[in-house]
Amino acid sequence: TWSTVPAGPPDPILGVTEAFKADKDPRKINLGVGAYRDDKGKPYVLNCVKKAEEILTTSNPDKEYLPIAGLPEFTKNAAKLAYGADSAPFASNSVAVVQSISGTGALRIGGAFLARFYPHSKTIYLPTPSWGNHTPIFRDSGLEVKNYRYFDKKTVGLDFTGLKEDLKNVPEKSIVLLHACAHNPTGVDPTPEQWKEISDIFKEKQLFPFFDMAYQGFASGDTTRDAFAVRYFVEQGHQIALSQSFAKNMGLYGERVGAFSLVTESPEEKARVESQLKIVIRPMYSNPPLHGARIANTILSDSALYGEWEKEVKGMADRIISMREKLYNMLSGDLKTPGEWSHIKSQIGMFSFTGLQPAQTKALAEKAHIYMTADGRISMAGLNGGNIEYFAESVNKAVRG
Ligand code: PLP
Ligand code: TYF
Repeated sequence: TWSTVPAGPPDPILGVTEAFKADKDPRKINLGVGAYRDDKGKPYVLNCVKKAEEILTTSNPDKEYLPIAGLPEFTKNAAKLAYGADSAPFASNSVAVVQSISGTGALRIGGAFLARFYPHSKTIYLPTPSWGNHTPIFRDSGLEVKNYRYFDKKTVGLDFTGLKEDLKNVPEKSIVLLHACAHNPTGVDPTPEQWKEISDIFKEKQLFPFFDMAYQGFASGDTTRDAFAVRYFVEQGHQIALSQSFAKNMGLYGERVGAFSLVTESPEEKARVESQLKIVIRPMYSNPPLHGARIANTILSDSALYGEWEKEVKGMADRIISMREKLYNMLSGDLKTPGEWSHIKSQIGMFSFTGLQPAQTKALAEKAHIYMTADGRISMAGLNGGNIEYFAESVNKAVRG
């Protein structure tokens, strides 16, 4: 029956983990997938998450189905975290929000809803480059995917001129995806001033902003600061779509906790939109999983746990920032590795786009047992006090050829 089914390629990011697992060398390092590791290289379960789970166990909750739109307290608190309690649409009960299967599920619900109901366009513009899963998610949602310029290989920074030119040239009212903070894979974000200019172009061209916020808190260590772009756009009157993930900022990767929301004009419009979001969700998976949403909601609704969470997010962000400084100092200082490495320090969030070429990343895997994606992206969280020196020395060798 399946003789005509061709073998498909592995996921370009998750496939790196497979290669890493198969390597038996004790020095091996996995810098592929973006999942936080502590300074011993171990997966990290946040203390606030452990405490929330204890509270949940003691309260002995049931295992009934959630409503289609998810745990109502959770979706409300998730929206509050993103938009801010004093945001006008949030305060006036005009944000339509549903629980999702992490960020991926939120993007997929949003893509499907826009494909069905957004009246002006069926095309979404993604930055070049973007998270590898964005294109298939939106294509499978029924949207056409196009691109706008984002990253400048020459400066290893934002191609702001190219970005503005491209956004000014897309058809009016097109859908445009924006990474809210900690752009994946480049680690390059617009400055607040640049966000303001981008917002102006969105107004001029009546573009529809779809924010993907997978790293709130992970960029600067401060959830409010990382929500700047989202909140600024909303203040400016843009009716945004928003995908949220709690995979990274609460370390709830496998629990699949997220939310999708749309800013609407009124509580009445919100109710209509939510009714249709539920109709999008129902034939996909009926209703979302319970446990992770309860954990996240326990943290978001308890002021002591919330405070502890804020400290732990900052701890993760700060450890990554300290790895950036160390790596930069090793490459440009002692090793005098040819090339300019300051972008390692200036880039933001989980990843650094190193500028290493495919031949160099291949050599690193084969000779040094160091694994990263073929585009030269490294997950900074995979570096720690125990392996950073070996990593820097190996990069130095690979660059010198
Ligand atoms: N969007 C971006 C930019 C990401 O980097 C990720 C991965 O973490 C996601 C969305 C969705 O991830 P998840 O489905 O694990 O929340
Ligand atoms: O870019 C990353 O590493 C994260 C994790 O199919 C991820 O966004 C990667 C690939 C994937 C799902 C999640």
